[in-house]
This record gives sequence, structure tokens and C-alpha cells, in this order.
Amino acid sequence: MQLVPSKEKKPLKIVLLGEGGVGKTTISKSYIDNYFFTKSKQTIAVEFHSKIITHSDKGVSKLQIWDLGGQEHFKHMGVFSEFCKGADAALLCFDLTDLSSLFNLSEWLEFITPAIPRFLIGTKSDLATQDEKNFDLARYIQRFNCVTSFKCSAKDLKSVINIFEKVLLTIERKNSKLTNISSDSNTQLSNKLLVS
Ligand SMILES: Nc1nc2c(ncn2[C@@H]2O[C@H](COP(=O)(O)OP(=O)(O)OP(=O)(O)O)[C@@H](O)[C@H]2O)c(=O)[nH]1
Ligand SMILES: [Mg+2]
Repeated sequence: MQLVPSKEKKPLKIVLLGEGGVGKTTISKSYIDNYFFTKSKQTIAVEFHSKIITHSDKGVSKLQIWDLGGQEHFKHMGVFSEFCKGADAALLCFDLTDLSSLFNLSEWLEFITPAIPRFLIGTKSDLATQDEKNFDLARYIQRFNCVTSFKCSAKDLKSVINIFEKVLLTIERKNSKLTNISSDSNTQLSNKLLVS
């Protein structure tokens, strides 16, 4: 079997938006370090987390996560639209146990342009009642123009990793269409992301 030399691909950027305390920093850190962070401080404006993603064709990408501070006053600093520029995807996060954080997501949409694929993320499923876990998100996926939705708990790392893998797969598919990468390497990447 021929070894393919390592090559660096375009860096990827994912932004996390949503009300304060919904768990944006917790899922970011949990994904980056494979560990559930029980303690997290309020994010002041923005936090950055990064990780090297290795693809099955040995290509690597630097993933940068921009984790925005959800407290009300940060929204009015006038910098969030700038922070979201060039993002490959946006995760619109809300707390499954507090539906006001879902309804308030419409305020966050003004920071992202329509071209950025967005995903609706319900957090803290470990704390949610059965009714909250079953809450139908279909109309919100449509209203916020999201690709899809996920429900997760940072205590269940698999559910968090699954989100980032699916989001990365969507980004890769979009980028490969744009750059006309061969369908062969795209299939390899899809397989890697789906099985890992
Ligand atoms: N039980 C449980 N607690 C969680 C989960 N995710 C986050 N938390 C807790 O919720 C609190 C707030 O989480 P953060 O990640 O700081 O929330 P945030 O959205 O980054 O908040 P801001 O930085 O203010 O925007 C912390 O005490 C976390 O430990 C989860 O899935 N399950
Ligand atoms: Mg935070």
C-alpha cells in the first residue's frame, strides 16, 4: 500500500453562539480534551479552543473553535459579527431544560451570514425531563434555517464528539464541492468521520 504524505488543509473555524450558561464552553472543552469539565467560568467576550483534525488521507486541518460569551452585555459590544466572519459552521446552542434559551436564539442569528451552515444544539440532556428530551425541534430547524439539530450532554462525551464529527463532515462536503476534490478522497474522509 502506498503511503500518502501528510499535507495541511485549510484551517477550519466553528463558532458557538447562545445564551449565557447553556454550556458552550463545556462542550467545546469536552470535545477538545475528551473530558467533561464540571467547572467553567463565564466567558468574557470570546474564548478560543483549537484541535488538529487528522483525515484518513493523512491530510490535517487546524480546527479553531470560537466560543462566544453569552451574557447580554457582550452582544452589544458590536464585535460578534466580526468574530463570526469566515466561519465554516455555527453551532446555535440552547439549554434543553430552559426553552427561553431556544427562543432567544433568533437574537444570535444577526451575527452570522446566511452562507454559514448552522446547527441547532440542545445541551444538558442529562438534566432534562423526558418531555424536554422529546421536544420537537423541527419548526426551529426551519425557522433558524439549520442543517439539522442535535441533543447532547457534556457528561456523555460520545454525544458531543458525534456533533463535531457530523459538523466537520458537512463542512468537508461543502468545501470539497467548492474545490472540486476527487470523490475518492472525499469518500475516505466521510468513512473516517462516520466511523471514528
Ligand atoms: N449537568 C450538566 N451540566 C452542564 C452541561 N453542560 C454545561 N453544564 C454546566 O453548565 C454551566 C455553564 O456552562 P458553560 O459551558 O460555562 O456555559 P456557557 O454557555 O459557556 O456560558 P457563557 O460563557 O456565560 O456564555 C457549568 O456549570 C457547566 O458545568 C451538561 O451537559 N450537563
Ligand atoms: Mg462560556
